[in-house]
Amino acid sequence: MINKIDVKTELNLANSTILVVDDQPINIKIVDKILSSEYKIVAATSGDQAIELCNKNPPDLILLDVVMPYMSGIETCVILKQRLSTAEIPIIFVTSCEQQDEEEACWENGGVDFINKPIKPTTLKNRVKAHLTLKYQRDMLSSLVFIDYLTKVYNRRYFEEHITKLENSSNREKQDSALLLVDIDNFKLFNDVYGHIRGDISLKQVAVRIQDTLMRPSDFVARLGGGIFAVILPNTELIGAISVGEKIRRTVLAEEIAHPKSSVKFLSVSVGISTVFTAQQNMVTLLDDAENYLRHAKQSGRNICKH
Ligand code: GH3
Repeated sequence: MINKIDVKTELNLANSTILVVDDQPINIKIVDKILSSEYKIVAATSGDQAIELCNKNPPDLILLDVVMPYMSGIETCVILKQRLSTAEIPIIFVTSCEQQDEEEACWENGGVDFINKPIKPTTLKNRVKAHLTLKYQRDMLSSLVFIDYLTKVYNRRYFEEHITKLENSSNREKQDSALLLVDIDNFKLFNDVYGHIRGDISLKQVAVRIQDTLMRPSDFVARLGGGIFAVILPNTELIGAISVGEKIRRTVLAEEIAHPKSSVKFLSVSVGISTVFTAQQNMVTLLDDAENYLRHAKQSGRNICKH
């Protein structure tokens, strides 16, 4: 999952990033030689390093060596598939081992394909191209179903589907997660003064500003309806969530979108912030809490974050 919508089509497959994971640098070189004229190649020599790279900047596809010391390719794959931000990245296993049970383990743990060493350049090129194309087609379909047509951030349907996955991953990783509800203040009055077309333009500006504030690939924003957005921050404690909420509030205000009917004279947002700690609460409580805090923020005069 990505917080910025970045759907590629077959026409620009060339912008794709492929992560090659192999403990032997010579094998990385071989793959690089075959693919680097068509794609951007990044490399990792261990499972740990691959996971770190994926968390910072998820690639479009991973070529993963099966047999590696410390953390095998299959163990690496299991971890990547458990995390929301990396679960959808297609993984092609690469191995010199020809045992049936090893190949089965690769399929069972979420691999999309399997390539034998020594690598045949034509096989590698065509398998990579086929899986990148499938990924982009899937992304395009998802964007039609899950993206808000007006603001281009995720929609309510995406939010509802992913909040459950977030609960599962929070429980598994024993980490706090945060939810921010960001609501444009006096938006009805803004529309009354400037009309719906200017209102729509401002909605898009607010969506862009919220997206720009989010730093981690696992963070995401969805428009729930009207002028209200939900921001999900996995693995984030209250202190971090407050800092993101404040940053969103200040950034929207700094746009200086005139709003004569607002007490601050510019378009502003109020933010309700709640966090959930694994096993103590669930996502329904998280949403209820954020709604209550948002209501307090509105009652306290707007242009404010409450937690
Ligand atoms: P408050 O500060 O108390 O939240 O005041 P508010 O006026 O923002 O209250 P409310 O949330 O009830 O009003 C939301 C308004 O958002 C109503 C409608 O005029 C406007 N709105 C809802 N959807 C859209 C949209 O897609 N485009 C535009 N331009 N306006 C919308």
